[in-house]
Amino acid sequence: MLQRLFQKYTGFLRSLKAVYVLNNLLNIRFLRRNRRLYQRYGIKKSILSPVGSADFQQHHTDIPWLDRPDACEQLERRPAFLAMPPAMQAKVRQFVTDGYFILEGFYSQAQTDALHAEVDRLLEAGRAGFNYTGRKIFNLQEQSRLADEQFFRHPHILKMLSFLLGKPVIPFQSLSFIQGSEQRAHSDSIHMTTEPPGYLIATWTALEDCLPDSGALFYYPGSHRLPYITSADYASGNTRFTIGENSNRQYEDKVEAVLREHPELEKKVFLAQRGDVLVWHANLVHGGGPITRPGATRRSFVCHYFAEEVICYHEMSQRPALIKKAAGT
Ligand SMILES: O=C(O)CCC(=O)C(=O)O
Repeated sequence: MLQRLFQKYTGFLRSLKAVYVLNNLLNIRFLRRNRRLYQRYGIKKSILSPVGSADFQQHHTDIPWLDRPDACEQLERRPAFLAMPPAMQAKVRQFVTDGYFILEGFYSQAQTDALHAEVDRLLEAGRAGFNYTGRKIFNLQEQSRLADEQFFRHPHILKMLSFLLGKPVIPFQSLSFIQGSEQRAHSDSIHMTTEPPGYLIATWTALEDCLPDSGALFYYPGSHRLPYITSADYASGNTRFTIGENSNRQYEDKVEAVLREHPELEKKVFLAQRGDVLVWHANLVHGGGPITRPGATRRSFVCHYFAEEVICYHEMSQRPALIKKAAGT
């Protein structure tokens, strides 16, 4: 209940690191794994403390296998890759080079319609609600077995994502959208990231056909190879005790500046068909286009997954991630 209230709240308390420390204390059971991980990665701080990229000046070298320079050669030697149908192999290769791929028509119309109806039902019953952005519903799977079992923890998706990251994945959070986010270009890593870097991956599922005027998702193929932007790379406004009020805007300005420096990165718009699933890399730059037809919907379900056995945290708000589930569960 408290958490629901805080999700809608946009005031001063949201900028205080102490509030997050208190929240960490209330949720300490979801942070205990960090004791072992902090020790392994040489982090000398309490598991309740704020944490951010400044704590990882020297990145651990154990980055995901598909982010390494020899990823393509390694792939051609993996039995699990060799056993895939050629069309799927091409998608995995595209993940290495472009940072994403699309599983066309992965879900049937009956499945997307069922989730669509579930979102409406839970909203109407007051068991789900939008957060302060007015666009995002967090963690529908906590109220919906359908969202949980058929989408968030779909066995085939979990297996595929674990293959891509080279470690078992932990389903972390979901976002449901009825309208497009209209969010400026960003990479998920500023919001959710890991040490070693790169152990986050996302799926974006279209629950209806997407039209150009309904705020289509866009992305920049190959942008996952850009250096990770951290709060040290822009004027975050963070202090020892607070998170900068305009951190997100400053971050998005920085991404725009980086994209201007890389004209070779071409923006692509995804006119998804209902049931399509886009899988994207932790550092792929993406966002939501403008909604130019008033009231247009663009229903989608987004899931974020961390890998097991890495430190998971929120760079922008300098918080450790609360991990509620074990790998593959
Ligand atoms: O669906 C969208 O418009 C964007 C979603 C997004 O950026 C995200 O979930 O990170």
